[in-house]
Amino acid sequence: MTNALLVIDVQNDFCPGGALAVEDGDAIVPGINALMGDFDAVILTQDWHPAGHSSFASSHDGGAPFGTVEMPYGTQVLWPDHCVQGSNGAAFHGDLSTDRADMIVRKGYNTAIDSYSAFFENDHETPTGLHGYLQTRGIGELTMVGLATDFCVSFSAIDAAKLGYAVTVRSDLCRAIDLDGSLNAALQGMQDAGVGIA
Ligand code: VGL
Ligand code: ZN
Repeated sequence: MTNALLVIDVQNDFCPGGALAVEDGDAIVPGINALMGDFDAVILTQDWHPAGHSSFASSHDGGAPFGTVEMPYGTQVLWPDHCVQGSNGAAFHGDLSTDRADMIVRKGYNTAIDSYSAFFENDHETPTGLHGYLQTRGIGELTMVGLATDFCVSFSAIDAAKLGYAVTVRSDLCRAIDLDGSLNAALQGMQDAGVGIA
């Protein structure tokens, strides 16, 4: 079966010094680069928000970063402004081997809705198009790495498992935000969905 490496959101804003820095986020870059040669396809995702995105605390009166708001599609965590389209923070980490990528999936570009998963926006309904791309290429096996374990990686992994892909998350090549126990919850959720954690 054709396999792919899905590299999630290895962008400056999720690395030390970035707007939504994940501790040690940059430490996974050399290992990810080294892994790319083992796969038939390499796909990168890129968090890609318009200025004023509804997931930004700054877009809500009295909204505080890492607080929550109720959106039509459920509870949404509010984040510092990050990964604004075209900004340096939205660019891939400078050491990531982007030349090897067959496909770059951008997500989070609709102002009114966030998108953690590479497959569906946070309403769990609006598709990004990645599933169609993978099906067209006959890709059935996915290995996931990147940032952050407990948000975009776990949402992507659980959606992929639900869609019928064989999914492995290389936890050594992921790093977490870990907001109020979100890492443990994500690990449990992935396990329950049948995601292999390596
Ligand atoms: C992410 C929070 C907001 C992620 C993206 O890549 O995990 N987390 N936007
Ligand atoms: Zn985001």
